[in-house]
Amino acid sequence: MNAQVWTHCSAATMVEGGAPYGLVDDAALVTEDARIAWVGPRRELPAQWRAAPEQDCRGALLTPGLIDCHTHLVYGGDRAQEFEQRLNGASYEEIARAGGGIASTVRATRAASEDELFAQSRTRLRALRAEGVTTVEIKSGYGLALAQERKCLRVARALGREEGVAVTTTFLGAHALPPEFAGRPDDYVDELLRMLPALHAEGLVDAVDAFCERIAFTPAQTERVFMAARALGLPVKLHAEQLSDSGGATLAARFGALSCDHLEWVGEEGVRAMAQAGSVAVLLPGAFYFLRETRLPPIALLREHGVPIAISTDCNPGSSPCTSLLLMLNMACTLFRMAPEEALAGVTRNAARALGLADRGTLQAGRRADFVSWDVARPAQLAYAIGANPRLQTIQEGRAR
Ligand code: DI6
Ligand code: FE
Repeated sequence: MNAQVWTHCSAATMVEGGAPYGLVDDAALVTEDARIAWVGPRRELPAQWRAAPEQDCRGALLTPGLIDCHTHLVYGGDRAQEFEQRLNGASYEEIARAGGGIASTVRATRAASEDELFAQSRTRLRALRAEGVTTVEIKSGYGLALAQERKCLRVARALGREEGVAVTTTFLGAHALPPEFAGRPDDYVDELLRMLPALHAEGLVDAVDAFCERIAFTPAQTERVFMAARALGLPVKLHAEQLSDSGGATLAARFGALSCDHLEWVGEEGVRAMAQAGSVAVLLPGAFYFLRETRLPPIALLREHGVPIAISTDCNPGSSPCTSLLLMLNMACTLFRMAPEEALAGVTRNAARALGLADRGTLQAGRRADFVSWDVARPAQLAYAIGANPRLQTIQEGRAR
């Protein structure tokens, strides 16, 4: 066993229930190989580790490795042109209905080879990694046909392997209706039910998501996808209540969803159902900002019902071309009025929960040794600054990277 002791640091452990941020001043953190063995005040460091090799953090703040729990970062092309159209007056929904939007990214993604897709997506993953992200969820959903969805999920897996970031994959075949199924959404759902088991059998799927919205799939269609996920023992998540209240959160909660995401239009019934199911609310301030939404997700209601809140980039070409999770921390505070501590919990502890990962998200004995050292004096500075990156070092599974 290879033990190391990290000292001359403070640690925002993000463990719930104690000090704000679970903060430990003058901390020591012990890693044994890829796991955290102990965290606490340095003067209480157990004798067994006092002779272990020391890593001097020179006064840095340690936090858990950041977790981006909702991205669509594998895609071809970009949508800068659509951005121009929107600035000339077209709305996101109008563009989507006119065959642009997601459909245009589907064309570009299908046209890209696996290597091209890998190279383009790697740039985005590296940007996240440079800010201390150690775990990223990546959704498919720009292929929308078996071979194309497979290509995207394979790229996601390869990115995780080759870039040294933990990647979880989510099958989002129910993202949009592909052109070959125009006017036949139920036939496309039939096709999804054939695709999912095949991709799952290849080890490419960790969870299943759908876009339940008036411009996407109905609750009844979403339910069919969820039944198929359940039959395979796969957890579900849902893009719910982004543009309207379609009852998606309630539906997802019935399936014990890991998370419901977006939620600008969710009502009390949906929030109550999520609380009962233990689903995390994943809020996406980048999409809110970029689409210039005005309806805020109901933060007060989520707090009142004790629904854990996660924050994510939603990295995608149409509604959130964003590769900065630190910027999302700031926007969660400025746009959604979340407290910096809530926002940081949203990219650590609660983001882990939104992915069903119990082995990370806090600095605690037994957890994965995924953590970041930052050149800041206090944790609120991570949410306070706009466009700064005070990361000093990332430790992934016990190894400096
Ligand atoms: N909701 C979103 O915000 C993204 N997908 C989704 O279901 C947008 C995807 C895109 O516009 O390409
Ligand atoms: Fe999304």
